[in-house]
Amino acid sequence: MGKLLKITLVGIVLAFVGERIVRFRERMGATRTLDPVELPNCHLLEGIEAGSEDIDILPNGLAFISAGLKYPGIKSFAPDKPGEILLLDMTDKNPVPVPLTISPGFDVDSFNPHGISTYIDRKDDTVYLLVVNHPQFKSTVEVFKFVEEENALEHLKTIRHDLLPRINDLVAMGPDSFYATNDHYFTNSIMSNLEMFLGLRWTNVIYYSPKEVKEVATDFCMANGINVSPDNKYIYVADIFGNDIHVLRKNPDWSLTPVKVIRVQNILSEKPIVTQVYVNNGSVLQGSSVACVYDKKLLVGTVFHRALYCELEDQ
Ligand SMILES: [Ca+2]
Repeated sequence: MGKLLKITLVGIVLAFVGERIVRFRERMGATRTLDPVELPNCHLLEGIEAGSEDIDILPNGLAFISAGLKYPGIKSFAPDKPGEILLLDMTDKNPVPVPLTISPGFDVDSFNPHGISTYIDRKDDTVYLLVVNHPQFKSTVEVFKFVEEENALEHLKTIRHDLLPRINDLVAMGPDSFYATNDHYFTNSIMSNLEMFLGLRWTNVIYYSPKEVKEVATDFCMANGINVSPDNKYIYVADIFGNDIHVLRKNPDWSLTPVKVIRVQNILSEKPIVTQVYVNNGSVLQGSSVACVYDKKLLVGTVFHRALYCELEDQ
């Protein structure tokens, strides 16, 4: 009987692990095949070889690009080069990314930028850039003021908080207030890998301001990109391993109310709610993480690879 019990238990564990492996591969899209969709006028941006994880474009066409992310378990083509913020003028005929200098006193050697978000103060048109940073793989948010005439960022402050242990992206609500996603629950790398493998829905969205910090949404498999709707009423959260986009209403007290979930799987159905304008199998771009449009021009960034600039066709 003892032997039979052991065999039964081993069988149950193996069945569980096998089922988790199958589900994990599904979430990662490991077996998905891609039918390429091309755009006629595309080129890779010069000078970006080691990531362009996040992009934010100002209304005047100046794009900030977060470059050179180093992240546990993810390839880096420039492991010894600190990350940087690049500026790209989308109104140029042939835009070229230019690195922004950072004011003295900020530790540029450990700069490891991830998600970014701009905020314009309408009182004086000051542009603030909020940057998720991972110095020594920790999580902070750096607040910079953009000094356009000097192609520079002036560092104003560093924000750290216990509710922000694994920040991925953020969307600014003020010069030092924002919604941010934590992409893992655990900070320990073994536990955070296990969390991902088991498909636990333990990641969340935090609202941060100097006066108040609170969890405003939870139960995401891996909360990742976050943004605000153009009318400023809704927050969008991409759950990459949940394979969906969550739409949440912003309330006056900064709490969020879930409105709907957009399943990205419907992309190939008869009535797709998402249109694919560009699809590549990795021969041009690998690990794309962000896409922005300005004046019919598309900018696609990647976690660790290059960046693509395309002209969109009229739909
Ligand atoms: Ca962002």
